[in-house]
Amino acid sequence: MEISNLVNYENHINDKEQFALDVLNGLSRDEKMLSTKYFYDDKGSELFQKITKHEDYYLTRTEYEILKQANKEIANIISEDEVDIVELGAGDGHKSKLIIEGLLESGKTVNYYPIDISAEAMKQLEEVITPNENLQVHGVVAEYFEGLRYINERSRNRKLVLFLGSNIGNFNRHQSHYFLQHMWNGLEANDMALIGFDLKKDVEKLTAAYNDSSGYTKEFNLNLLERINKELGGNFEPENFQHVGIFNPKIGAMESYLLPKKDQSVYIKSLKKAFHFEAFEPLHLEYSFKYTKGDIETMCFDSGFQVAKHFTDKNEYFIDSLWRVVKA
Ligand code: AVJ
Repeated sequence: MEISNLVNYENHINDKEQFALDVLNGLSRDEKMLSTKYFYDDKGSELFQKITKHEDYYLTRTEYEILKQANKEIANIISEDEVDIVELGAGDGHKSKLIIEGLLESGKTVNYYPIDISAEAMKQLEEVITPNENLQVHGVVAEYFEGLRYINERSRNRKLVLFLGSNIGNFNRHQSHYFLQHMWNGLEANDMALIGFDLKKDVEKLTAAYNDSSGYTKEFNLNLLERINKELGGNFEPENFQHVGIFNPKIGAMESYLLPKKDQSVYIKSLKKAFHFEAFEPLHLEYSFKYTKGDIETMCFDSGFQVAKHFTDKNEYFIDSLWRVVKA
């Protein structure tokens, strides 16, 4: 497969500066926080893979089951014989493979453009999805919209954008609205998007998924402190922090925090600055928003799409919603 890497060396330096700046900003607030986009270094991606295979984390296997059932119907809803699939945050490609197979089995030609910020993830994907005479694969290592712009300059066919795994759940309502409008703006009338949403459900089920019994989620969160130590010369002591994952019904999201177990100061060399943590002062790391069917339909309509079909599982834990672009 062909791979275009849009993350050049110069950008890489900027990435590090951006990381330092985001850490400075996050730790200087009254309510301390760090951004989820820094979870996915090689160690973080590996831990996330472990989470997705864990019994307590129902999201990934539920979506896999949904797509295994839905792939034929998705292929039938798309009338064109040639389809360009653009995937935002492709990951390891197991779920994407189901969609691609559905299209190929219905006799279509597919050009698959996975976009992922991790070159490492792209290598894994190469092992899962192999090109053939009806399937071209062109990987793009880039941030979502940089990659989408690159692909738009090359693609001439009906597009299907995949944004799976409830990755959208890291965005709040405003951020997801902006994100979806940005996506809409890069698409043509009748192009389609398949978006994975984790549904609101029993709080114990949700809580278990973000506090898995093997402690992978905890490690995943603590890895962010280790990343700051490694890349920015910090001296966090991860064992001094407690992981907390709780559901906030007021905003409809799982929230994850690290709580310092005692008063402590952390020095970060690249910022030449110390940050003081009071015992149990929360450090916020992640939101994972959960949705009702109504929430999904409102978001769809408000950002210029119409629902072609919702695909769900027997427990109604998760929805993959297929949307069509509307342009006047
Ligand atoms: C990759 C954002 C969908 O929010 O469920 C898993 C990340 N965090 N366990 C999610 C995550 C803790 C995941 N997303």
